[in-house]
Amino acid sequence: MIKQKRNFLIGCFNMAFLFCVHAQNNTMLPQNTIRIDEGDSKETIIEKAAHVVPSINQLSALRNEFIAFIHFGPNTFTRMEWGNGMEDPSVFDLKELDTDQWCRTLKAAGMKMVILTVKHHDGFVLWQSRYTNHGIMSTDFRDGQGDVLRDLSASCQRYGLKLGVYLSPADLYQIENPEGLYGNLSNYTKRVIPRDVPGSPFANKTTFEFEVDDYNEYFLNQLFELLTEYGPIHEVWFDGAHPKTKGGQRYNYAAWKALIRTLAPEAVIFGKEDVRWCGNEAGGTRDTEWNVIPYQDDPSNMNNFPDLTKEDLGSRDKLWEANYLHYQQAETNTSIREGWFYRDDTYQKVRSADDVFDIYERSVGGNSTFLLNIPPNRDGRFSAADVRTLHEVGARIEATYGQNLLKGAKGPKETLDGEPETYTLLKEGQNELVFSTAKPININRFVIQEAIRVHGERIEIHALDVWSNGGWKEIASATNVGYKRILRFPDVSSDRFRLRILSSRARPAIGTVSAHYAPTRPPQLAFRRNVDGMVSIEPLKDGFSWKPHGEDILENLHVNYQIHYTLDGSEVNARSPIYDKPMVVKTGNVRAVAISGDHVGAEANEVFGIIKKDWKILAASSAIGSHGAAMAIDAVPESFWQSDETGPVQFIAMDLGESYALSSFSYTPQHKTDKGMMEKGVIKISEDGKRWRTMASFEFGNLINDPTTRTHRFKEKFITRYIRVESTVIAGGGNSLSIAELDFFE
Ligand code: FUL
Repeated sequence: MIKQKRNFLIGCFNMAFLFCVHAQNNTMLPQNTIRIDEGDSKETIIEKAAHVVPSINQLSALRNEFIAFIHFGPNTFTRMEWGNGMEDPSVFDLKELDTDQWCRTLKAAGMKMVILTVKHHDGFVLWQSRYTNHGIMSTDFRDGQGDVLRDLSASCQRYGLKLGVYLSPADLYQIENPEGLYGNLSNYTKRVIPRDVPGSPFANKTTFEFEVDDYNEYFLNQLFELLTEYGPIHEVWFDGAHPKTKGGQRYNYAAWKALIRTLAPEAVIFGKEDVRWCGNEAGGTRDTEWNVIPYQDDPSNMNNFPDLTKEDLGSRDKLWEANYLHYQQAETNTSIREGWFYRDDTYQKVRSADDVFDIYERSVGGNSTFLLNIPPNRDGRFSAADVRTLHEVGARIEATYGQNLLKGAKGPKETLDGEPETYTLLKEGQNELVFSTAKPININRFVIQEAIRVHGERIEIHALDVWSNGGWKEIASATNVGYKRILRFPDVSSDRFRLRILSSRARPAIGTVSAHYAPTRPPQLAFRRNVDGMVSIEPLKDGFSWKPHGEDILENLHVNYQIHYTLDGSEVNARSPIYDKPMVVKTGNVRAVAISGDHVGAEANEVFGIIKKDWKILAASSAIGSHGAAMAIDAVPESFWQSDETGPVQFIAMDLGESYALSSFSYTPQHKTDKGMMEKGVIKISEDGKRWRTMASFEFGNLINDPTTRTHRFKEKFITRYIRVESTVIAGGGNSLSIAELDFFE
């Protein structure tokens, strides 16, 4: 009853807003997609962009803000990033499962939804599917009766979390096994979904008829199970990554979508028209993340959605090239651990609370949603380090954003009531809003939300001023706002604040503003080591590969702090030596923290390999242009060796200067393009640098989307001075190898 009344009120609101927009402009109504017509002027195109709005589902997905990803499956046990589809189901050796512990922790972190990889690229299913035996039903877990999604769905109900499913379109089991359906060249015929399986009726009696082939039918049958037997599903995640394809397999997305819209009417679809990948897996965010995206074709009829990875997706220049303008929000997905799957608690790094909180502020406060992956361990639980980080992040979000320091302030009341549905539409020519408090408040965060549901995202540049010593002083500025912008700046105390809109696509409607204080933390740290082994420790500036971020936060972090370090892997604290200048580190585990008063910053921890000063290249298969083989061992990750395009087998052979007992090696791919990623290869050694024998083979998955340093541990240590790295498979079927850096560890 209460809900109905609320819906009615929202309906009235909608009509009032629509009337308002209508009165302003006779033709322009807010819509999810707006077509550009021939002859539309540049101004009309921008006006159209200012009227593109999220759907109800997109808006509620945006309001989730912070959501969880769970990567779990055979890879959890094989320690691989990508499986190969030929795993025996028994490798999934699960004895216990505690989804309550997952949900309790996610709830404490302030998350609103959890998305489980019910089937990753290896094709192994985590639920009791009627349509395959390649999954949990063929393991010993609960005598083959276990169902991870069933447990998770029940835990979600208990803890008040929404549920989403990741169902990989790529399916290596269906590619590799002789009866596999993927790319089996079967005919497209009319098929009823779900296919009847005697003895396993569905409670939901809806049926569909689609003209599809075997793999699409399989996929649709599985979607039917997922969307009808586990409670409401709020996000369906379609990964664009494909370790392999076969038989020209196409996907009938129109059928998938029809099924999802009918059976999960509240769900958004990731990887298609509702939600887009932010473009990297490292937690990088754009300074300007527009969610109104230009398309050449009508997105509601598109089958394939390209990955949008460029820095500028939605500026005016881009919009002017469009045929359609469509609301498609960014989701910032990254993992709390190195890699998407759990490997171990010794070597696999876990992000600190400072790091996760920083990504939270940049992504949620940068017009996107933060999807953070927490991979359960082999005991079916989150490990202690992950839980610690999530608890700390949840506490920080609550302490910082749980209350609005502008509460009770004077200013446009619709922006101060904390209710995004009420808003202040700026008048023609008006470009500022002023807020004043009874007493000065100390703040370092300011949050702005536009009323995007009916007025779209409009602000292009804005600034925040405070009243100080009898005048206005600008303390922060940024570009767009959209769903939410969090401005971060050094601590400031004032009783008057002025938000100025410096450029806008149409009169902006401000839904909420709020002011906050986040206790200043010592900076996160990063190491860099040169070819002579000289290590410097610096405040983290560029946490990811493709663009610097957080100049504003850096300023904020420039408080009085000292960096302490240890070189032997022992615990680092205020009693550890103080870092004042770069030093030579031979090999080993360096740990460092910045400490400011009682505040101990996040620990940086790095294991360094053998110093490269005396290494020499013996030979390399080839090199192109200025990318000589020496660049693979120059300790400069920005430079790289690139071979000619002669095939997947490429090599680089080195003389390490003396013999070492090697335990592992690491490969850093280049970041400039996705060309030349070393997916598989072998390590060879030699006594004379001429005749080689194979000592180890290695495999790194998902390098194109996640071009981070990968480490391979050898089964046993071996002693050598001459070593050769030889690729056998290059990601994406490539023919040229690139290596930004190679490291070897004792
Ligand atoms: C990628 C996949 O290949 C990874 O394994 C992971 O699932 C990530 C979320 O998407 O593209």
